[in-house]
Amino acid sequence: MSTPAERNKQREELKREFKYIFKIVVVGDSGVGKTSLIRTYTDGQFQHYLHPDGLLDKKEKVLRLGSDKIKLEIWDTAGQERYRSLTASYYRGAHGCLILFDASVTDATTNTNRSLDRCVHWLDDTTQYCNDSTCKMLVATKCHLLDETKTLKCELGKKFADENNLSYMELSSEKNMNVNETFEKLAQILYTEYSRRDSNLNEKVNEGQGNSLHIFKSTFFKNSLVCPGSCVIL
Ligand SMILES: Nc1nc2c(ncn2[C@@H]2O[C@H](COP(=O)(O)OP(=O)(O)O)[C@@H](O)[C@H]2O)c(=O)[nH]1
Ligand SMILES: [Mg+2]
Repeated sequence: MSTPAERNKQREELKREFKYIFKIVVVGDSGVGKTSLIRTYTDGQFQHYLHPDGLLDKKEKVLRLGSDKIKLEIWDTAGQERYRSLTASYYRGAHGCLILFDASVTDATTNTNRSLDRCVHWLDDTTQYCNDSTCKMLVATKCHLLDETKTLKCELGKKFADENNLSYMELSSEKNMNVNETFEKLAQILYTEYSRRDSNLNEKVNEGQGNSLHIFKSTFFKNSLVCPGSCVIL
């Protein structure tokens, strides 16, 4: 157990190293490919038959955006979604959320996809447990299995994303198609948004709009530094 002084030191070191640290949660029905996606992205390789059970898992990836270094902390349910035991603490403080569905189980005759239908439930959960500002993205997985030409295509997903105002990506962990691009797109959206907020805040402080803003700024950063769920914004 670290002391408060040690934790402060650690925080200061992180602050120097990374412009932002973003918490990303990944949700979706069991079997849609959450663990495979996270492992492919962070370990650089796809492995079949991953064991799903375990404690909540967190993987990290460092990205460079412009001249800034940012860290993504990517959370995996590690199978707990099967018992419907994903709790508020999993979502708490998340800056980004990937909602996954398995594009390969699309039924061509009825033009339906049951794992996409279930995204209504996952979206409800994110509305309930995430912040209003959490950036949500719908992600179609296993897309290389969709058709013989291996074209990335899942119109149902695009429609669902448009209707629910979500960003949308189609990928395949196995073929490593669009895996990096998905996380980079989310990171870029978050980076742009938080940089914009920072510069707005700085502008207001520089415009000398009184002490109250200055206090607001310190409070904002103080609160942001240690978000529940070990999420840190620097
Ligand atoms: N062929 C193929 N199988 C995949 C792909 N992504 C995941 N899977 C398989 O789908 C199953 C469930 O994946 P997993 O990542 O454990 O799903 P989770 O329950 O959402 O974490 C496993 O057997 C994976 O190997 C993919 O891109 N291609
Ligand atoms: Mg899993």
